[in-house]
Amino acid sequence: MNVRERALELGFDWVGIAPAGPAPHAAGLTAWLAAGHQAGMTWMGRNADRRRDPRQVVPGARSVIMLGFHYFVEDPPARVWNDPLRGRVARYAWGPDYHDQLLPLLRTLATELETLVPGTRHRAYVDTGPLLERPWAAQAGLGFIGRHSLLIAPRAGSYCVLGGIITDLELDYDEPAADQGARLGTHNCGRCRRCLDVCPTAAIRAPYVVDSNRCISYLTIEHKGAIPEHLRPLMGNWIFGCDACQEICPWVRQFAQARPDRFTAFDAQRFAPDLLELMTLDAAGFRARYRDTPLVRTKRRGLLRNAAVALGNAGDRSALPVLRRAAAQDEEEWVRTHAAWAIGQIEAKGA
Ligand code: B12
Ligand code: SF4
Ligand code: SF4
Repeated sequence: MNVRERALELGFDWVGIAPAGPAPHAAGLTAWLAAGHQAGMTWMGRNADRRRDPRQVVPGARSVIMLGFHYFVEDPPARVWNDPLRGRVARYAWGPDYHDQLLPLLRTLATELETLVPGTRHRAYVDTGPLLERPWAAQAGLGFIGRHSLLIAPRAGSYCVLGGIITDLELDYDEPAADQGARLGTHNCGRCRRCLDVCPTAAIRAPYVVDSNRCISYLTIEHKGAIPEHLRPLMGNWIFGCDACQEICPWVRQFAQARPDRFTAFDAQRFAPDLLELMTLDAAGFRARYRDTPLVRTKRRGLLRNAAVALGNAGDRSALPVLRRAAAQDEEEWVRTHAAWAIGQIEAKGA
Protein backbone atom coordinates (compact mmCIF):
# COMPACT_ATOMS: atom_id res chain seq x y z
CA MET A 1 0.00 0.00 0.00
CA ASN A 2 1.21 3.49 -0.84
CA VAL A 3 0.31 5.66 2.16
CA ARG A 4 0.35 8.89 0.19
CA GLU A 5 -1.86 7.61 -2.63
CA ARG A 6 -4.26 6.02 -0.18
CA ALA A 7 -4.56 9.23 1.88
CA LEU A 8 -5.42 11.22 -1.25
CA GLU A 9 -7.89 8.53 -2.28
CA LEU A 10 -9.58 8.86 1.11
CA GLY A 11 -10.14 12.54 0.35
CA PHE A 12 -7.25 14.41 1.98
CA ASP A 13 -5.72 17.23 -0.06
CA TRP A 14 -2.22 17.01 1.36
CA VAL A 15 -0.18 14.27 2.93
CA GLY A 16 3.40 14.28 4.11
CA ILE A 17 5.55 12.14 6.36
CA ALA A 18 8.28 13.24 8.78
CA PRO A 19 10.64 11.10 10.85
CA ALA A 20 9.52 11.06 14.51
CA GLY A 21 11.75 12.79 17.04
CA PRO A 22 11.56 15.88 19.21
CA ALA A 23 8.80 18.16 17.86
CA PRO A 24 10.01 21.00 15.64
CA HIS A 25 9.96 24.29 17.61
CA ALA A 26 9.26 22.38 20.85
CA ALA A 27 10.95 25.23 22.74
CA GLY A 28 8.18 27.50 21.40
CA LEU A 29 5.62 25.44 23.31
CA THR A 30 7.62 25.68 26.54
CA ALA A 31 7.83 29.47 26.25
CA TRP A 32 4.14 29.76 25.29
CA LEU A 33 3.05 27.80 28.35
CA ALA A 34 5.42 29.68 30.65
CA ALA A 35 3.89 32.96 29.45
CA GLY A 36 0.39 31.66 30.30
CA HIS A 37 -0.76 31.96 26.68
CA GLN A 38 -2.84 28.79 27.05
CA ALA A 39 -5.36 30.81 29.17
CA GLY A 40 -8.04 28.45 30.52
CA MET A 41 -6.91 25.53 28.31
CA THR A 42 -4.97 23.97 31.17
CA TRP A 43 -4.96 20.65 29.31
CA MET A 44 -2.33 22.14 27.01
CA GLY A 45 0.15 22.09 29.89
CA ARG A 46 -0.78 18.72 31.37
CA ASN A 47 0.73 16.61 28.60
CA ALA A 48 3.44 19.01 27.42
CA ASP A 49 6.19 16.35 27.50
CA ARG A 50 4.18 14.17 25.15
CA ARG A 51 3.44 17.16 22.90
CA ARG A 52 7.16 17.91 22.75
CA ASP A 53 8.01 14.39 21.54
CA PRO A 54 5.63 11.93 19.80
CA ARG A 55 7.85 9.04 20.94
CA GLN A 56 6.34 9.65 24.37
CA VAL A 57 2.91 9.03 22.87
CA VAL A 58 3.72 5.91 20.83
CA PRO A 59 6.76 4.16 22.28
CA GLY A 60 9.21 3.43 19.48
CA ALA A 61 7.46 5.88 17.11
CA ARG A 62 9.39 6.32 13.87
CA SER A 63 7.07 8.42 11.70
CA VAL A 64 4.52 11.19 11.87
CA ILE A 65 2.07 11.16 8.94
CA MET A 66 0.42 14.57 8.56
CA LEU A 67 -2.74 15.17 6.56
CA GLY A 68 -4.44 18.36 5.48
CA PHE A 69 -7.98 19.07 4.34
CA HIS A 70 -8.93 22.26 2.51
CA TYR A 71 -12.24 23.88 3.44
CA PHE A 72 -12.34 27.33 1.89
CA VAL A 73 -15.59 28.52 0.41
CA GLU A 74 -16.42 31.81 -1.26
CA ASP A 75 -16.58 34.98 0.83
CA PRO A 76 -20.17 35.72 1.88
CA PRO A 77 -21.89 38.70 0.26
CA ALA A 78 -20.35 41.86 1.77
CA ARG A 79 -23.73 43.35 2.70
CA VAL A 80 -24.33 40.33 4.94
CA TRP A 81 -20.79 39.84 6.29
CA ASN A 82 -20.28 43.53 7.06
CA ASP A 83 -23.66 44.09 8.68
CA PRO A 84 -22.92 44.85 12.36
CA LEU A 85 -26.37 43.57 13.33
CA ARG A 86 -25.36 40.12 12.12
CA GLY A 87 -22.87 37.86 13.88
CA ARG A 88 -19.89 36.27 12.14
CA VAL A 89 -18.98 32.61 12.46
CA ALA A 90 -15.47 31.45 11.45
CA ARG A 91 -15.36 29.53 8.19
CA TYR A 92 -14.18 26.20 9.56
CA ALA A 93 -17.48 25.98 11.46
CA TRP A 94 -19.78 26.47 8.44
CA GLY A 95 -20.98 22.90 8.45
CA PRO A 96 -20.51 19.65 10.30
CA ASP A 97 -17.70 19.33 12.83
CA TYR A 98 -14.46 18.58 10.99
CA HIS A 99 -13.30 16.28 13.79
CA ASP A 100 -16.24 13.98 13.02
CA GLN A 101 -15.52 14.18 9.29
CA LEU A 102 -11.80 13.50 9.38
CA LEU A 103 -11.11 11.25 12.35
CA PRO A 104 -12.84 8.20 10.77
CA LEU A 105 -10.75 8.71 7.60
CA LEU A 106 -7.54 8.87 9.64
CA ARG A 107 -8.55 5.78 11.57
CA THR A 108 -9.25 3.94 8.30
CA LEU A 109 -5.75 4.75 7.10
CA ALA A 110 -4.20 3.70 10.42
CA THR A 111 -6.16 0.44 10.50
CA GLU A 112 -5.07 -0.36 6.96
CA LEU A 113 -1.44 0.15 7.99
CA GLU A 114 -2.04 -2.20 10.89
CA THR A 115 -3.48 -4.86 8.60
CA LEU A 116 -0.50 -4.49 6.31
CA VAL A 117 2.04 -4.75 9.12
CA PRO A 118 0.40 -6.63 12.01
CA GLY A 119 1.50 -5.51 15.47
CA THR A 120 2.28 -1.97 14.42
CA ARG A 121 1.35 0.72 16.95
CA HIS A 122 -0.19 4.06 16.15
CA ARG A 123 -2.27 6.99 17.42
CA ALA A 124 -4.47 9.11 15.13
CA TYR A 125 -5.53 12.64 16.03
CA VAL A 126 -7.50 15.52 14.55
CA ASP A 127 -7.00 18.30 17.06
CA THR A 128 -7.68 15.68 19.69
CA GLY A 129 -4.32 14.71 21.15
CA PRO A 130 -0.87 15.79 22.27
CA LEU A 131 0.60 16.53 18.85
CA LEU A 132 1.90 19.93 17.69
CA GLU A 133 0.03 19.61 14.42
CA ARG A 134 1.24 22.77 12.67
CA PRO A 135 4.98 22.37 13.24
CA TRP A 136 4.70 18.69 12.25
CA ALA A 137 2.70 19.55 9.14
CA ALA A 138 5.41 22.02 8.12
CA GLN A 139 8.10 19.44 8.83
CA ALA A 140 6.24 16.89 6.68
CA GLY A 141 6.19 19.33 3.77
CA LEU A 142 2.51 20.37 3.80
CA GLY A 143 3.33 24.07 3.86
CA PHE A 144 4.91 26.70 6.07
CA ILE A 145 3.93 28.48 9.28
CA GLY A 146 2.77 32.06 8.80
CA ARG A 147 3.31 34.84 11.32
CA HIS A 148 -0.26 34.29 12.59
CA SER A 149 1.04 30.80 13.57
CA LEU A 150 -1.25 28.96 11.14
CA LEU A 151 -0.06 26.51 8.52
CA ILE A 152 -0.20 27.97 5.02
CA ALA A 153 -0.54 25.28 2.36
CA PRO A 154 0.52 25.84 -1.23
CA ARG A 155 -2.20 27.12 -3.55
CA ALA A 156 -4.69 27.23 -0.69
CA GLY A 157 -3.50 29.48 2.10
CA SER A 158 -4.41 28.66 5.67
CA TYR A 159 -8.05 27.60 5.27
CA CYS A 160 -7.26 23.97 5.94
CA VAL A 161 -7.57 21.68 8.93
CA LEU A 162 -4.98 19.13 9.97
CA GLY A 163 -4.73 15.64 11.36
CA GLY A 164 -1.86 13.31 12.12
CA ILE A 165 -0.92 9.69 12.73
CA ILE A 166 2.04 8.79 14.92
CA THR A 167 3.25 5.31 14.00
CA ASP A 168 6.15 3.01 14.80
CA LEU A 169 6.44 2.12 11.11
CA GLU A 170 9.44 3.39 9.20
CA LEU A 171 8.29 5.08 5.96
CA ASP A 172 9.74 7.23 3.17
CA TYR A 173 10.09 10.80 4.38
CA ASP A 174 9.26 14.14 2.84
CA GLU A 175 11.35 17.25 3.08
CA PRO A 176 9.97 20.36 4.82
CA ALA A 177 8.23 22.56 2.22
CA ALA A 178 10.49 24.63 0.02
CA ASP A 179 10.44 28.38 0.48
CA GLN A 180 7.00 29.26 -0.86
CA GLY A 181 7.93 32.87 -1.36
CA ALA A 182 10.91 32.31 -3.61
CA ARG A 183 8.84 32.62 -6.76
CA LEU A 184 7.52 35.98 -5.59
CA GLY A 185 10.93 37.17 -4.50
CA THR A 186 10.09 36.99 -0.79
CA HIS A 187 10.75 34.46 1.94
CA ASN A 188 7.40 32.91 2.91
CA CYS A 189 5.81 35.85 4.79
CA GLY A 190 8.49 38.20 3.50
CA ARG A 191 8.18 41.58 5.15
CA CYS A 192 4.40 41.27 5.54
CA ARG A 193 2.93 41.82 9.02
CA ARG A 194 -0.69 42.32 8.02
CA CYS A 195 -2.07 39.66 10.34
CA LEU A 196 -0.34 41.21 13.33
CA ASP A 197 -1.65 44.64 12.43
CA VAL A 198 -5.23 43.58 11.70
CA CYS A 199 -5.80 41.37 14.75
CA PRO A 200 -8.57 43.24 16.56
CA THR A 201 -7.35 42.35 20.06
CA ALA A 202 -3.58 42.38 19.41
CA ALA A 203 -3.52 38.67 20.29
CA ILE A 204 -0.53 37.96 18.02
CA ARG A 205 1.99 39.21 20.54
CA ALA A 206 4.94 38.55 18.23
CA PRO A 207 5.37 36.62 14.98
CA TYR A 208 4.29 32.97 15.59
CA VAL A 209 3.06 33.68 19.13
CA VAL A 210 -0.68 33.90 19.83
CA ASP A 211 -1.87 34.73 23.35
CA SER A 212 -5.13 32.82 23.77
CA ASN A 213 -6.18 35.17 26.59
CA ARG A 214 -6.73 37.83 23.92
CA CYS A 215 -7.67 35.70 20.89
CA ILE A 216 -11.32 36.08 19.84
CA SER A 217 -11.35 32.43 18.81
CA TYR A 218 -10.54 31.44 22.38
CA LEU A 219 -12.84 34.03 23.95
CA THR A 220 -15.88 33.05 21.87
CA ILE A 221 -15.40 29.25 21.82
CA GLU A 222 -13.25 27.97 24.66
CA HIS A 223 -13.59 30.58 27.39
CA LYS A 224 -16.11 29.83 30.11
CA GLY A 225 -17.87 32.63 31.97
CA ALA A 226 -17.48 36.37 31.65
CA ILE A 227 -15.42 37.77 28.77
CA PRO A 228 -12.94 40.33 30.16
CA GLU A 229 -14.62 43.73 29.80
CA HIS A 230 -11.62 45.50 28.29
CA LEU A 231 -11.60 43.02 25.38
CA ARG A 232 -15.33 43.06 24.59
CA PRO A 233 -15.31 46.32 22.58
CA LEU A 234 -12.53 44.91 20.38
CA MET A 235 -14.40 41.77 19.34
CA GLY A 236 -16.61 43.36 16.69
CA ASN A 237 -19.32 40.97 15.55
CA TRP A 238 -17.39 37.68 15.73
CA ILE A 239 -19.65 35.33 17.69
CA PHE A 240 -17.88 32.00 17.10
CA GLY A 241 -14.20 31.90 16.21
CA CYS A 242 -12.42 34.55 14.18
CA ASP A 243 -10.84 34.61 10.72
CA ALA A 244 -9.52 38.17 10.71
CA CYS A 245 -5.84 37.18 10.58
CA GLN A 246 -6.57 34.81 7.69
CA GLU A 247 -8.95 37.02 5.69
CA ILE A 248 -6.20 39.65 5.37
CA CYS A 249 -3.43 37.22 4.41
CA PRO A 250 -2.11 37.60 0.85
CA TRP A 251 -1.63 33.83 0.63
CA VAL A 252 -5.35 33.36 1.20
CA ARG A 253 -6.32 36.22 -1.05
CA GLN A 254 -4.10 35.03 -3.87
CA PHE A 255 -4.34 31.27 -3.76
CA ALA A 256 -7.39 30.07 -1.84
CA GLN A 257 -9.87 28.43 -4.14
CA ALA A 258 -13.56 28.05 -3.47
CA ARG A 259 -14.30 24.40 -2.67
CA PRO A 260 -18.06 23.98 -2.91
CA ASP A 261 -17.51 20.21 -2.67
CA ARG A 262 -16.33 20.56 0.94
CA PHE A 263 -18.05 20.10 4.27
CA THR A 264 -18.40 23.84 4.70
CA ALA A 265 -21.09 25.89 2.98
CA PHE A 266 -22.24 29.37 3.85
CA ASP A 267 -25.75 29.65 5.17
CA ALA A 268 -26.56 33.19 6.32
CA GLN A 269 -29.22 32.21 8.86
CA ARG A 270 -26.77 30.03 10.76
CA PHE A 271 -23.35 31.54 10.06
CA ALA A 272 -24.13 35.25 9.81
CA PRO A 273 -27.28 35.25 11.93
CA ASP A 274 -29.45 38.25 12.65
CA LEU A 275 -28.30 39.04 16.20
CA LEU A 276 -31.69 40.28 17.43
CA GLU A 277 -33.31 37.05 16.33
CA LEU A 278 -30.44 34.98 17.77
CA MET A 279 -30.99 36.57 21.19
CA THR A 280 -34.52 35.14 21.21
CA LEU A 281 -33.49 31.52 20.50
CA ASP A 282 -34.51 29.14 23.25
CA ALA A 283 -32.70 25.90 24.05
CA ALA A 284 -34.74 23.84 21.58
CA GLY A 285 -34.28 26.45 18.83
CA PHE A 286 -30.54 26.53 19.44
CA ARG A 287 -30.30 22.75 19.24
CA ALA A 288 -32.38 22.56 16.09
CA ARG A 289 -30.29 25.20 14.31
CA TYR A 290 -26.79 24.23 15.40
CA ARG A 291 -26.99 20.54 16.38
CA ASP A 292 -24.88 19.36 13.45
CA THR A 293 -22.23 22.11 13.63
CA PRO A 294 -19.25 22.91 15.91
CA LEU A 295 -21.32 25.71 17.45
CA VAL A 296 -22.89 23.25 19.88
CA ARG A 297 -19.58 23.52 21.75
CA THR A 298 -20.43 26.94 23.19
CA LYS A 299 -23.93 25.81 24.14
CA ARG A 300 -26.77 28.33 23.89
CA ARG A 301 -25.42 30.36 26.81
CA GLY A 302 -22.02 30.87 25.15
CA LEU A 303 -23.40 31.84 21.76
CA LEU A 304 -25.94 34.29 23.20
CA ARG A 305 -23.25 35.74 25.50
CA ASN A 306 -21.15 36.40 22.37
CA ALA A 307 -24.17 37.77 20.47
CA ALA A 308 -24.84 40.23 23.31
CA VAL A 309 -21.24 41.50 23.09
CA ALA A 310 -21.61 41.92 19.32
CA LEU A 311 -24.82 43.91 19.81
CA GLY A 312 -23.06 46.12 22.36
CA ASN A 313 -20.39 46.76 19.76
CA ALA A 314 -22.92 47.48 17.01
CA GLY A 315 -24.29 50.25 19.24
CA ASP A 316 -27.69 50.25 17.56
CA ARG A 317 -30.63 51.38 19.72
CA SER A 318 -32.98 48.99 17.92
CA ALA A 319 -31.33 46.22 19.98
CA LEU A 320 -32.36 47.73 23.34
CA PRO A 321 -35.76 45.99 23.79
CA VAL A 322 -34.32 42.53 23.06
CA LEU A 323 -31.29 43.17 25.27
CA ARG A 324 -33.44 44.51 28.12
CA ARG A 325 -35.57 41.39 28.01
CA ALA A 326 -32.47 39.16 28.01
CA ALA A 327 -30.86 41.14 30.85
CA ALA A 328 -33.97 40.81 32.98
CA GLN A 329 -35.25 37.37 32.15
CA ASP A 330 -32.77 35.06 30.47
CA GLU A 331 -32.29 31.84 32.39
CA GLU A 332 -28.49 32.00 31.93
CA GLU A 333 -26.34 34.32 34.01
CA TRP A 334 -23.76 34.73 31.21
CA VAL A 335 -26.49 36.02 28.90
CA ARG A 336 -28.03 38.35 31.50
CA THR A 337 -24.74 39.98 32.47
CA HIS A 338 -23.44 40.44 28.93
CA ALA A 339 -26.80 41.81 27.78
CA ALA A 340 -26.63 44.34 30.64
CA TRP A 341 -23.14 45.33 29.50
CA ALA A 342 -24.37 45.76 25.92
CA ILE A 343 -27.20 48.04 27.07
CA GLY A 344 -24.62 50.18 28.89
CA GLN A 345 -22.51 50.42 25.74
CA ILE A 346 -25.44 51.45 23.55
CA GLU A 347 -26.73 53.99 26.04
CA ALA A 348 -23.27 55.47 26.49
CA LYS A 349 -22.95 55.87 22.72
CA GLY A 350 -26.35 57.56 22.57
CA ALA A 351 -25.41 59.95 25.37
C1 B12 B 1 -4.81 25.41 21.35
C2 B12 B 1 -5.31 25.68 19.94
C3 B12 B 1 -5.87 26.92 19.68
C4 B12 B 1 -5.81 28.07 20.68
C5 B12 B 1 -4.39 28.67 20.65
C6 B12 B 1 -3.90 29.02 19.24
C7 B12 B 1 -2.40 29.02 19.06
N1 B12 B 1 -1.95 29.79 18.11
O1 B12 B 1 -1.70 28.29 19.73
C8 B12 B 1 -6.94 29.00 20.16
C9 B12 B 1 -8.25 28.63 20.86
C10 B12 B 1 -6.71 30.50 20.35
C11 B12 B 1 -7.02 28.55 18.69
C12 B12 B 1 -7.50 29.36 17.68
C13 B12 B 1 -7.58 28.97 16.36
N2 B12 B 1 -7.36 27.72 15.87
CO1 B12 B 1 -6.61 26.27 16.94
N3 B12 B 1 -5.72 24.83 17.76
C14 B12 B 1 -5.19 24.70 18.94
C15 B12 B 1 -4.49 23.33 19.06
C16 B12 B 1 -5.40 22.37 19.82
C17 B12 B 1 -3.10 23.38 19.70
C18 B12 B 1 -2.18 24.49 19.15
C19 B12 B 1 -0.91 24.58 19.93
O2 B12 B 1 -0.26 23.58 20.15
N4 B12 B 1 -0.56 25.79 20.42
C20 B12 B 1 0.64 25.99 21.19
C21 B12 B 1 1.64 26.76 20.36
C22 B12 B 1 2.93 26.93 21.15
O3 B12 B 1 1.92 25.98 19.24
P1 B12 B 1 1.73 26.57 17.76
O4 B12 B 1 0.81 27.73 17.78
O5 B12 B 1 1.39 25.45 16.86
O6 B12 B 1 3.16 27.24 17.56
C23 B12 B 1 4.28 26.62 17.06
C24 B12 B 1 4.95 27.50 16.02
O7 B12 B 1 4.41 28.79 16.00
C25 B12 B 1 6.38 27.43 16.41
N5 B12 B 1 7.20 28.59 16.33
C26 B12 B 1 7.66 29.29 17.36
N6 B12 B 1 8.52 30.18 16.91
C27 B12 B 1 8.66 30.00 15.58
C28 B12 B 1 9.45 30.65 14.65
C29 B12 B 1 9.37 30.26 13.32
C30 B12 B 1 10.23 30.97 12.32
C31 B12 B 1 8.48 29.25 12.91
C32 B12 B 1 8.34 28.85 11.49
C33 B12 B 1 7.67 28.61 13.89
C34 B12 B 1 7.80 29.01 15.20
O8 B12 B 1 6.48 27.01 17.76
C35 B12 B 1 5.26 26.53 18.21
C36 B12 B 1 5.43 25.11 18.69
O9 B12 B 1 6.23 25.05 19.76
C37 B12 B 1 -4.35 22.93 17.53
C38 B12 B 1 -4.41 21.43 17.23
C39 B12 B 1 -3.09 20.78 17.56
N7 B12 B 1 -3.14 19.72 18.30
O10 B12 B 1 -2.04 21.24 17.14
C40 B12 B 1 -5.51 23.70 16.87
C41 B12 B 1 -5.26 24.29 15.48
C42 B12 B 1 -3.92 24.94 15.49
N8 B12 B 1 -6.28 25.33 15.35
C43 B12 B 1 -6.73 25.47 14.15
C44 B12 B 1 -7.63 26.50 13.75
C45 B12 B 1 -8.33 26.32 12.42
C46 B12 B 1 -7.82 27.63 14.57
C47 B12 B 1 -8.53 28.95 14.19
C48 B12 B 1 -8.26 29.41 12.77
C49 B12 B 1 -10.06 28.76 14.41
C50 B12 B 1 -10.89 30.00 14.11
N9 B12 B 1 -11.14 30.34 12.85
O11 B12 B 1 -11.35 30.65 15.02
C51 B12 B 1 -7.95 29.93 15.25
C52 B12 B 1 -6.68 30.62 14.74
C53 B12 B 1 -5.98 31.50 15.74
C54 B12 B 1 -4.48 31.61 15.46
N10 B12 B 1 -4.04 32.69 14.83
O12 B12 B 1 -3.73 30.67 15.80
C55 B12 B 1 -6.11 24.47 13.19
C56 B12 B 1 -5.06 25.19 12.34
C57 B12 B 1 -4.99 24.77 10.88
C58 B12 B 1 -3.89 25.54 10.17
N11 B12 B 1 -4.07 25.79 8.89
O13 B12 B 1 -2.90 25.91 10.74
C59 B12 B 1 -5.50 23.40 14.20
C60 B12 B 1 -4.22 22.74 13.73
C61 B12 B 1 -6.61 22.37 14.43
C62 B12 B 1 -6.70 21.35 13.30
N12 B12 B 1 -6.60 20.08 13.60
O14 B12 B 1 -6.85 21.70 12.15
N13 B12 B 1 -6.49 27.30 18.53
S1 SF4 C 1 -8.13 34.55 15.26
FE1 SF4 C 1 -8.69 36.74 15.39
S2 SF4 C 1 -8.20 37.36 17.49
FE2 SF4 C 1 -7.17 35.38 17.12
S3 SF4 C 1 -5.12 35.91 16.40
FE3 SF4 C 1 -6.37 35.75 14.55
S4 SF4 C 1 -7.16 37.84 14.19
FE4 SF4 C 1 -6.38 37.77 16.28
S1 SF4 D 1 -0.74 38.06 6.71
FE1 SF4 D 1 1.39 38.31 6.01
S2 SF4 D 1 2.64 37.93 7.85
FE2 SF4 D 1 0.59 37.12 8.26
S3 SF4 D 1 0.71 34.96 7.69
FE3 SF4 D 1 -0.05 36.08 5.88
S4 SF4 D 1 1.81 36.54 4.69
FE4 SF4 D 1 2.48 35.98 6.74
